[in-house]
Amino acid sequence: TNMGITRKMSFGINSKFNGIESKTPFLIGVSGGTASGKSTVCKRIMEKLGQVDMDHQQRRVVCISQDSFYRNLTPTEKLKAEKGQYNFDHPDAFDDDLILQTLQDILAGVKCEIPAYDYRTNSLMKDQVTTIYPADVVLFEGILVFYFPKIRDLFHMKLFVDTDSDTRLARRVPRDIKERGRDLDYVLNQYMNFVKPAFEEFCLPTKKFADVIIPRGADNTVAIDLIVHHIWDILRLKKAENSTGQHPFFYQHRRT
Ligand code: UZR
Ligand code: MG
Repeated sequence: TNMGITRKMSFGINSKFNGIESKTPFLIGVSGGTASGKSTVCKRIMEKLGQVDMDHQQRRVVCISQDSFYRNLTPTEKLKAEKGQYNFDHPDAFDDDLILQTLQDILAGVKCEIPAYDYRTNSLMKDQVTTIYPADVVLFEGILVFYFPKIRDLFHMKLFVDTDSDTRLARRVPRDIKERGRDLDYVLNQYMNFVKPAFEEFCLPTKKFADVIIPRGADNTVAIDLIVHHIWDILRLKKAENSTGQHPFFYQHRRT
């Protein structure tokens, strides 16, 4: 039977069998501890995907951050956050229903809107929404993107950026001070009380779900090149499928 093939390449097959013309993007999840280099890995993948394909002008690659899906804080939680007593690294801090719904919309080729997050005020900026149009490749990055099983199951490819904890802390401290407007005491307290324990309890155990683990993060150009070439191959197959109206694997399989 063709079950194995259909399942493996389901992102391409679905769009055709449903009779929907919309694009079903290739959805990649990128996780890893705080300041592991998730955003930079996504940026490199996006840059390189543009370089390798001649049709890159038509290709749409978008990156979404899990930070856009923080729950809005109640006034009490806001006060806690200001004192560094709110746990932003716990799964409960995220609106997992909204993540699921948004990713399902994206997979269905439906345009959707994503709010921006302001780390200085710990709140969503409702007036600064990004519209995500149907794309070829969608990257979704965040500390807990593999934590929720229903969300985890949606990814066609799962990457885990594995950077040493001391390196991550050394990056996190100046970033929070410079970019997120905090002082050293606040950052270190938060790290010891919430960031480190939550990483060990909720993020690190999801490493086993990854298809590819990237040691050292964005410095690892070999890993990023391999990943990009793999994505590129998949996109080429998808394109061939679209132009022949048949998935190449599927077509071959039926004829033989
Ligand atoms: P990355 N975070 C904040 O510091 N403030 C917020 O309002 C929302 C999130 C932090 C969060 C987590 N924890 O460690 C980090 N804290 O953002 C995740 N404290 O972002 O993966 O880029 O490090
Ligand atoms: Mg980030």
